[in-house]
Amino acid sequence: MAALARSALRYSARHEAAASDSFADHVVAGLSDTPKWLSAKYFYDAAGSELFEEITRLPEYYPTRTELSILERCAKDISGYVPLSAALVEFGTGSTKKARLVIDAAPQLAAYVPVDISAEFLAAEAAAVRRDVPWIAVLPVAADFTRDFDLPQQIRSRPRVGFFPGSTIGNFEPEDATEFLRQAGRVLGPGSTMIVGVDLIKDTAVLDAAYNDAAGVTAQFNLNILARMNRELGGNFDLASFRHHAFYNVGHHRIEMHLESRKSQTVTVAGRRFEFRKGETIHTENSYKYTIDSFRALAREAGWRWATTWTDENNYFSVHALRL
Ligand code: AVJ
Repeated sequence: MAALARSALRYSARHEAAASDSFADHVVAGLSDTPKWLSAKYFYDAAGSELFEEITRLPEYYPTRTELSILERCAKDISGYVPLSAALVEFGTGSTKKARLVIDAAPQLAAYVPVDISAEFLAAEAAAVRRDVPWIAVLPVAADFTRDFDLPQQIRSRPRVGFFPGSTIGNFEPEDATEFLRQAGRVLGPGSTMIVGVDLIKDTAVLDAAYNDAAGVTAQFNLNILARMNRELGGNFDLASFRHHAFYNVGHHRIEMHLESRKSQTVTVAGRRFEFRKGETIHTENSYKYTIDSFRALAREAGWRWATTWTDENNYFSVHALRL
């Protein structure tokens, strides 16, 4: 389980500029703004990571199982994009399950470099991969994958394959997604390959259901950010006074998640008071969806050449191979 495993994601460049790296400063900046917002990266404390793992098993939440089915079915093809004695560099390793599918299908890989902000989590996952795949060099890097970081010097002379599954890229504003891919290209270097998982635009009812599950797990996941502020920042949010609200915004090609105040109320958190009107929301997440073409265009804009795309039979999810 990936406690604290998902790395820092910028909600948008504007929000990044407004908020510093501390959770308290971030909360004060986001809740002082109009409309109110918080970055999705703060969902993933231990409780939130647990809830996200639960989300991935929900019947309505198709992305995780669909991507896994694509990686399984297309593993041999994908391995064709992995050069001899290459290093697989995974950006923001939540769980190594997906990387293991690639590693199993590509015995020519010499090294696996999981990059994650949580050193503790990385150490445990790295040990497990070393035990199961002893012929591969496992070289974890504890870093914020959205920033510049140095690859381990052991892989300096190896070809690199970047791996960014899970449609985590959907949490970025499109301009920030472009900037991320450009940055990944700088880290990996010319001649590299990048394998990226991207959720696709589809029937609105399917999208809405994936973020409004009948069991209410996504609601708990969303509301956990209030509980986290109570735990860590001395907040007094009454969770019953807020409602999970998620919907597909057709014009912006994104799922938006909000927490809506059920009444007019004042909340204290991080030593500050914040007023909520009845019906006012905190915007807690965007999850952008792409078409195969719109993602190709974004990758091209970031300097990557599109090589191929794998999808499932419903065209719900896509895995792209890009070359630099
Ligand atoms: C981890 C960002 C891919 O957007 O689908 C799941 C997070 N939020 N349910 C997504 C999430 C609500 C997830 N990502």
